[in-house]
Amino acid sequence: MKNQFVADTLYMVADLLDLKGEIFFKTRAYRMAAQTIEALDEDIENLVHQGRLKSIPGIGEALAKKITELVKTGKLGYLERLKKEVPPGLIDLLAIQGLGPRKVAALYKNRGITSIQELQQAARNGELRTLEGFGEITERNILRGIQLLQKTSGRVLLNVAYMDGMKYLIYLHKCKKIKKINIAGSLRRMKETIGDIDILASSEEPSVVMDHFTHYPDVAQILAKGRTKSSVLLNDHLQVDLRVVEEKSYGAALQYFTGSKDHNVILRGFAIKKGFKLNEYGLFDKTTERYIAGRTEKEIYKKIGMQYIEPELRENRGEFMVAKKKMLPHLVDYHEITGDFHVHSSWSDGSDSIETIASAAQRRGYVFIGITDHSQSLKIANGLDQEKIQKKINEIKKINKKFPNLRILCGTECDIRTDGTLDYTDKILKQFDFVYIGIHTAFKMDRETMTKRIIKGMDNEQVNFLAHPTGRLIGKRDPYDVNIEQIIDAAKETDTLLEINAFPDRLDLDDIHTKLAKEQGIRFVLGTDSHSINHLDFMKFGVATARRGWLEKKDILNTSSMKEIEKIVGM
Ligand code: DGT
Ligand code: CA
Ligand code: CA
Repeated sequence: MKNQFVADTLYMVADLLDLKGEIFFKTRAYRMAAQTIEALDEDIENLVHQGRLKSIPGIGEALAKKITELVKTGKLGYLERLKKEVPPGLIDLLAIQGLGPRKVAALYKNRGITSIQELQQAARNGELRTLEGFGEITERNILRGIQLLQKTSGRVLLNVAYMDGMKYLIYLHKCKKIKKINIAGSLRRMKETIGDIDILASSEEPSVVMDHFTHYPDVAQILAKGRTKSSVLLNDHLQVDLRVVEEKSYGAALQYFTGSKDHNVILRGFAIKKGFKLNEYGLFDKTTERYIAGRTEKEIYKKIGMQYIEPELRENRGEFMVAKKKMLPHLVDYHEITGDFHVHSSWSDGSDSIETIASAAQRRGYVFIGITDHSQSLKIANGLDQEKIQKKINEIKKINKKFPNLRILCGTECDIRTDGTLDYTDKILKQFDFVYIGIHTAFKMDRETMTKRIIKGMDNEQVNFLAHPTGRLIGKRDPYDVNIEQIIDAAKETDTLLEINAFPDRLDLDDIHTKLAKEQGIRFVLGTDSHSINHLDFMKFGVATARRGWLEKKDILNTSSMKEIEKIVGM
């Protein structure tokens, strides 16, 4: 039966007509017909073939024609035409729970919002509450709706799981019967998206721990409750698994449940070669079954004859070979970051003033903060012209005096135009302390043209950093078609540092490309791409990506002294 398909298509037509601002009667006709067809207990194909469509109340000549076309061809020309008339992103917005076409139209008309990302940003910045028919609650619902949508794809962004996991840990710490507790699974490995959260605890009274676990206030549903293993669904639909083991198995279980699966399979193979057996309970002698190790992960790796491998490296991407030679990198640490190079202020599309950003940076103990507003042609992002740049530079000079322990750097995120020229003249670029370049328009180019475009941008003497090198938005936009090897080569030739953008839906470069670039001798900068001071916290996800890309302190400019930074960017 094609009834549901026909109904859905008609609903879609109605939504699009609403988006276009069509009169109510017209859209209502489509909705009513859709509803009727949905509820019909007869197959719509029969009605079409027997020419009986018009016997259904509410279906006249015009609708009957469209339904016939739809049933016979599987397509509706009228819908395809409508789709071309509205910005494509608006259709995606309709998928957000609680956001009807009228609201989407209002968001588009009054705030120019055409994508989920823009909507999320605006809601987070509190920019929607003043719209007619919206309020703070609407903003919150929108954010929740977006989260839900991301969940339907089965995985959530790292930051969402991270927040959930940390809050749960704080709650679990209140249980006196828990001795040790850790996040495991992909969240411990800080993967860019997370399927479910795994937690491991040790206790002599697991049943008390299970009771405490399942009574967490944010639990929507208990999926399973056993003696040593339980699973729950949180209100935001994320699943959390808890395992409780004995002390002497804690390290083995942590190793096992941290994964990745690929890493574990190889490690078990190495254990067997050494005459052991490795499982979630411990490391045992293969023949006598005697317990050899299991309290800590470190002793397990050691007994198997290799260096301890950090969770972020456990992806079977060459870590074993290096660990056996005891040559693993000393991964950059979270507290080694001295500042953030990529922050938007209210001078362009950020929501906070430079002074507010500086205070937030100081609270984090940073020694520098880079303010990078958009360049002139990015009108939607309120890009800065020459006059505003001068004013901004003067303001930064003044604010710098108020923060003796923090250096506020005036940077820019200059757009790379379609032909590879930059959005500012060299004369203007010279005024900045440092220059980021990035692609913000015309994402769909063929590989060769896009690669040339970016390389031409990097060729400019004034350029220091390449922002979000592949332009991907996790779950929303694919990376642009670009030859990353050539970009890496060009970065080396032109002394351009590549960014690891720490914004959770970017994480761009990703872990794999980061490792590849490091092997070619590239240096990196971390930037949160903050549009509000709340985003400064995203730095940890940039660091996580750097660690997953095998980076050490020396590979990242944000760990250096001000002097070194000045030297590198040529201030
Ligand atoms: P996720 O949840 O999809 O983001 O990814 P993970 O890595 O957290 O996977 P999950 O939750 O299915 O399992 C957690 C860990 O437990 C996984 O990383 C390794 C371990 N594990 C699960 N199933 C198996 C298995 O069949 N064999 C082995 N060796 N390990 C497993
Ligand atoms: Ca998991
Ligand atoms: Ca799991």
